[in-house]
Amino acid sequence: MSEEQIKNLEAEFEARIARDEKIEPKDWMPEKYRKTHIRQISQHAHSEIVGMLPEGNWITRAPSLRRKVALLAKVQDEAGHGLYLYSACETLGISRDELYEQLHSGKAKYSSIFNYPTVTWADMGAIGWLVDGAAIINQVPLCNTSFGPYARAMVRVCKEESFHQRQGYEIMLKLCQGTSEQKELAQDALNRWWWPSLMMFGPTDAESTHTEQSMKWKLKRKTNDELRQQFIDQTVPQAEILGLTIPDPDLKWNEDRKSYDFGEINWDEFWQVVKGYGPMNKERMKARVGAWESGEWVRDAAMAHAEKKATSLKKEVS
Ligand code: BYC
Repeated sequence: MSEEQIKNLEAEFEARIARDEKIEPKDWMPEKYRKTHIRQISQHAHSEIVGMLPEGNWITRAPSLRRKVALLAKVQDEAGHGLYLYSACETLGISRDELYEQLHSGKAKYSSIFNYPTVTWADMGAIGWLVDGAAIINQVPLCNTSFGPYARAMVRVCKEESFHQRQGYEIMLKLCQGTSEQKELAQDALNRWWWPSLMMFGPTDAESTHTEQSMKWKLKRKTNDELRQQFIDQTVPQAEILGLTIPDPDLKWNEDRKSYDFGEINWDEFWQVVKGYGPMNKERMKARVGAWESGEWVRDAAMAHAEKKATSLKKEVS
């Protein structure tokens, strides 16, 4: 293709983005747009799959049948979200096997939040309330993202996430209305999950390498700092209803901004976790790779079964 043809295609692509038209897999797109989407969508998919592990830890220890059923369904939903997202990513010309290889070899990132341990039942409440709450705030704007398959996957994911958030908040509410020990469990979980939840939104806008370009392409509709602020403003009143204290002495309502001011995030901790040195990074990868390896016979059996079925169908037809 000549330089001029590429320039024309680029101009048409930018015009479509400006008109808020969806870009579909077979449409022409700049190589950087394709790569950036593979990066973000695959990291998102990996986060859903690795995100099953901290909660999976409590399925067998849920305090009642009702809690167990709800948690099991939530973790199953997360597997589903991972699958829609891997499928959306595959439309950009990368195979599922390549994506898994990137995760298992440690080349691909996944959300920092899942590298923290779940040590009490109250962590199931805090994850649903805070982590899924943060996920909704991050993902609602993504329903409007410019790449069609990602936007459509996000619509369904967001509907399910809102149930997850309510499931978590209800656990917190019950604990806070219970004995003083139960309320302490809830406060302890909030203390441990608050700051990592704020880190989920990524580095500050000043430090974010991808935000500027991703906003231009309408991959991201809001910046990391805007979403983080929205999360804080939405969550503080919810903590007040629970009667819990946000573990930030600098948290203060700012009447001029009509928003909460908040304390400094520990960015050293964030980057340590992102680089693989968080409290649970090694365990999470070990569990993921272990599940992949021990599931090999299931994949082989499913393939053999599919091939056998296809052969017998062919015989019937001929
Ligand atoms: N953790 O330029 P930036 C869920 C990386 S699943 C790890 O701001 P971007 C759930 C970033 O990748 C939640 N790494 O990047 C599941 C980049 O590194 P690379 C997952 C992070 O992409 C189960 C570098 O730092 N949600 O909710 O513009 C149960 C510079 O950052 C993190 C999504 O994936 C982090 N927190 O913005 C319950 C949503 N933050 O790639 C719940 C979709 C940043 O250059 N993703 N990094 O090596 C996004 O919205 C954006 O990708 C982010 C980051 C806001 C996360």
